[in-house]
Amino acid sequence: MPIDPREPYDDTNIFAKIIRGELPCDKVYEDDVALAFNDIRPQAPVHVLVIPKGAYVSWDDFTEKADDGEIAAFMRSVGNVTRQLELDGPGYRLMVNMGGHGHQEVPHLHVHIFGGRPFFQMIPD
Ligand code: DGP
Repeated sequence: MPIDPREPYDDTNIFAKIIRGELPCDKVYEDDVALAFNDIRPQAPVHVLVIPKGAYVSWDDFTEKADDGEIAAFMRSVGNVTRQLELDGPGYRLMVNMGGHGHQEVPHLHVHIFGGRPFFQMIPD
């Protein structure tokens, strides 16, 4: 079920537990502002999630409330992850699902990185 992005941040969500180390993840990258790990239900040969360590429900929440430095640092982190995964040569796709129409399921902002093959269709049916 997609989340309601207007709900306040729920610090019992699964990604909050991963950040606190209460649940495991298959970590691929970490820095001061971001954590990246393999998606548990991969939809491509490479499917990594990058999440901010700050408590943000969604892309909307993050871009409204995070300060410029945190937003810039998080963008840099996403780029660091794609380069670490050596996707900068072949290319990749980024996706952020937001709220109901975006079919966001976890109420903590996450950027999907897809790679390892070409993606021909912009938006699936
Ligand atoms: P979204 O629809 O954008 O909210 O995608 C949520 C993604 O999170 C989905 O691809 C599956 C992934 N996911 C859900 N629970 C877990 C988990 O406990 N661990 C990991 N690694 N990924 C998870």
